[in-house]
Amino acid sequence: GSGKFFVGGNWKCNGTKDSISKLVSDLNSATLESDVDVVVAPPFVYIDQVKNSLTDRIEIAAQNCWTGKGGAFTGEISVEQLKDLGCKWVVLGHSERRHVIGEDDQFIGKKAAYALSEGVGVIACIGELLEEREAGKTFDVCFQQMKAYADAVPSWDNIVVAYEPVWAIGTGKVASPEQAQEVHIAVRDWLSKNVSAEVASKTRIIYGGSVNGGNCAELAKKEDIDGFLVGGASLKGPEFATIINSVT
Ligand code: G2H
Repeated sequence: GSGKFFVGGNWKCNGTKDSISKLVSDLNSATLESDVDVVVAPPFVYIDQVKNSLTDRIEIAAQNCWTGKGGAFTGEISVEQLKDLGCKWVVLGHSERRHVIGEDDQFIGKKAAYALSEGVGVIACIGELLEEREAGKTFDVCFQQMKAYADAVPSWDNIVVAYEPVWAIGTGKVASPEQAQEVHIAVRDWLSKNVSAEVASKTRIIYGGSVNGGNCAELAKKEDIDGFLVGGASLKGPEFATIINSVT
């Protein structure tokens, strides 16, 4: 693998003040391997609550951001505001934003570039739909999404790539360790050819899509799987801790 193992919990549009307070207290009391970067992404409205109650051991990510400086953009949240609340990261290009909300590569690239310019790290998601996989287009789709990031960002220093095959998201159908490894190594190879060998070897490529306490250990053994982006299973403190501790 490349660099320190990285595990993100993407809470998506879930939780209440009470359920989040319980989750935070479970995370605060969990024993976590020291050699893992751990990040959680609460819904915007709970970021302040989480920042004020969660151990500093775990960093905070936002699930989205605006493309530039704040201002007259009704309903948006700026990177400056995220920094003000103590966010170190932002998840961008998640398949739910691409396919449910309709965000395109260019819009996502713009957000990534702006977040990085403000010193906020980007968890840059990529991944193919089931019909794209079945049509043999997995690599084409992932490489095109990678190119959109590469065209937009000045540096890869503060980017973690998250490969999340859309057919495996929230479906309980996890990619096999071999299926994930095949794409991870292809993405690393793409970085080597299209950005640089150094970026390819340093950039963490994490896997997302129905990761849980039962399947994380086998996935974590794969050479090019440098961590996980976890949805459903990150809403349960002890299970999320198991996933964090699957570092090999
Ligand atoms: C993929 C993942 C987290 P889940 O979206 O980003 O969610 O683990 O629920 O499939």
